[in-house]
Amino acid sequence: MSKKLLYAAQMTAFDKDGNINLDGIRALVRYNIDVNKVDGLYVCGSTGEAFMLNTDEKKQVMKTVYDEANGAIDLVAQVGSLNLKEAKELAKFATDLGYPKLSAVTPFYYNFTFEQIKDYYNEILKDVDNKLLIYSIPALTGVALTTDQFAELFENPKIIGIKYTNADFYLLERVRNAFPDKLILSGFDEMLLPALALNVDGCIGSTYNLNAPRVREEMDAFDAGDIDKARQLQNISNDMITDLIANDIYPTLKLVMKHMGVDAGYVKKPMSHPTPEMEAGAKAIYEKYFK
Ligand code: NAY
Repeated sequence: MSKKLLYAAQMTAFDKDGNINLDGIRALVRYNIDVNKVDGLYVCGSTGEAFMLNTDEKKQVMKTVYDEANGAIDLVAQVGSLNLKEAKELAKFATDLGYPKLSAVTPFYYNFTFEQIKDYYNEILKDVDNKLLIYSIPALTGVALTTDQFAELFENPKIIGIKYTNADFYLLERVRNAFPDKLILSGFDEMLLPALALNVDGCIGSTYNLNAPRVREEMDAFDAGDIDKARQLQNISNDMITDLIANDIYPTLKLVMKHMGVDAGYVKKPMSHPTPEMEAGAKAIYEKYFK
């Protein structure tokens, strides 16, 4: 029976002033390897607050995660950027470090045409010997690729799959069946079970930094055909995710991590620093779901 892959979307620890905190990043990586036992980490994605980092900071994060992981798990470096030169530079940097996979968000904001999007991916990959997952997240980018467009992108053999952060299950079914050999990883944690039903290869998510053991159990139950158990576990996870979102998910992930013994520092402004109410909410989440 095939084992589904579980990747945590790596968080970036910051100090109060928004400077990256390398010790905090290392502690998060260790927790993901030693306690969460994830198969891999997705580095410099949305959860990593990477779209608020400069090039040098992204490189420091990539290097720190790579060093701390020390070959123990798979690593995906998200290099996508509206600055294509930066994306290419990061792709080369991550590849030279030894990252076995890259990913790049679809370029956003300027309503790029599909031809321009295709050119962006081919440019990023042109000078690097590496593989790439398309990071598709239409709710944040406004870019919703079709099955035919994925097929055109896959004409580049270095593009090996999709990080599918999308609630469109019709499209997921079409894409899964059109590309049985591609790696499709589900990106909305609260929709993992329906994505498993459509035969995704696994998942990448922010809440797995906290919740990976429960999610592994859910995926194992699914693989064993115990759908009732998988549904019950998804229900607990979704109660937890609903509470995280209500409490402001990005800072709350870090506040809950602190209760788990990992000091992940702060989020980066303009994200919100914790208020006493948020701190109390995070403590309640920890006690309800993780104690
Ligand atoms: C990323 O790049 O870090 C991710 O996309 C991870 C996926 C997360 N999406 C976002 C937008 O943060 O884990 C999800 C998400 O936080 C979770 O499903 C709660 O909605």
